[in-house]
Amino acid sequence: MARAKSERSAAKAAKAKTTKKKSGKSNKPIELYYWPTPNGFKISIMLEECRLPYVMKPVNISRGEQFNPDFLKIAPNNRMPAIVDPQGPGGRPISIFESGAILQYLGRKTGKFYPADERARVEVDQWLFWQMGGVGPMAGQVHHFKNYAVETLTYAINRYVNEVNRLYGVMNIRLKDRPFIAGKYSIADMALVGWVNGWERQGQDINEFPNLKRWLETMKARPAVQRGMTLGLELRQGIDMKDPKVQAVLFNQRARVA
Ligand SMILES: N[C@@H](CCC(=O)N[C@@H](CS)C(=O)NCC(=O)O)C(=O)O
Repeated sequence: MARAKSERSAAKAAKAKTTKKKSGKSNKPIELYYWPTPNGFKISIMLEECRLPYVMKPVNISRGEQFNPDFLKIAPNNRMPAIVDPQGPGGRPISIFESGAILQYLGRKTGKFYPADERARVEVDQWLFWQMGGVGPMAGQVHHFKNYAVETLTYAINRYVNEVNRLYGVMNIRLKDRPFIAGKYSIADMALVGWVNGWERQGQDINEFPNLKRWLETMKARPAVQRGMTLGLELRQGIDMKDPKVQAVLFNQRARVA
C-alpha cells in the first residue's frame, strides 16, 4: 500500500515535471525584430498591451542591418518590424513580416484587441488597412521630404503635407462619435498612434482636429502605449539622418538581384 502510494506520488512528480517543461517551452519569448520608429512601435505596443513575453532584437536600419541574410530570411522586404513566434500554429515556430499582418496574427493568437465577430473585425480591418496604405506611407513621405531630404522640394512637401492633413481630417470626423477608430480600442489604434504622434514634424496643427487630439491624449495615457513607444529609443541617439552614410543605406536603394 505504502509502496503503491509512493509510486503514485513519483508518477505525479514526473507528470508535474513534464508539464513544467511543456509550459516552460510555451513561455519561450516572441522575438521582436525592431527599431524605434512608428512602424516598430505598433508591435511593441501590442506586445505590451497583451503582456506577451518578448525579446527585442534591434535591427539598426541606419547601418543596413535590414540587409543581413539572416534577417532577410524572416523579412524578405528588408524592413522591420518582424517577429518570430517560437510557439506558432501547431506548436511550431513561425516568422512574420509586415506590421499589419503581425498585429492581426497577435490579435488572433491572444483573442485581444481584434474581435472575432465578423462585423466588428471588418471595422478593425478597414481602418488598419487605411493606416497601412494611407497614413503610414503618406506621413513617411512627409518625414522624408520635410526632414531628411537634402534638397528642399516644395511641390513634394506640399503634396504630402496636404495629403496627411486630409487623412487627419477623415480621422477627426470618424472619432467624433466614438472613442477609438473602430469603436472599441483595437490593433487599428495601435497602428496609428506612432504616426499621429509625429503631427508637428508632419507640418500639422493638432488643434485643427479636436477629436483626433482627444484620441491621441487618451492613447498616450495608456501605460502599454507609453512602454511601447519608448522601447529602445536610446538606440537612435546620435544618429544623423542627413549623414551621407546613413542616407546611402536608407534612401534610393534599387533591386538587389539574387
Ligand atoms: N509596410 C511595412 C513598412 C516597414 C518599414 O517601412 N520599416 C522601415 C522603418 S519605419 C524600415 O525598416 N526601413 C528600412 C529601409 O528602408 O531600408 C510595415 O508596415 O511593416
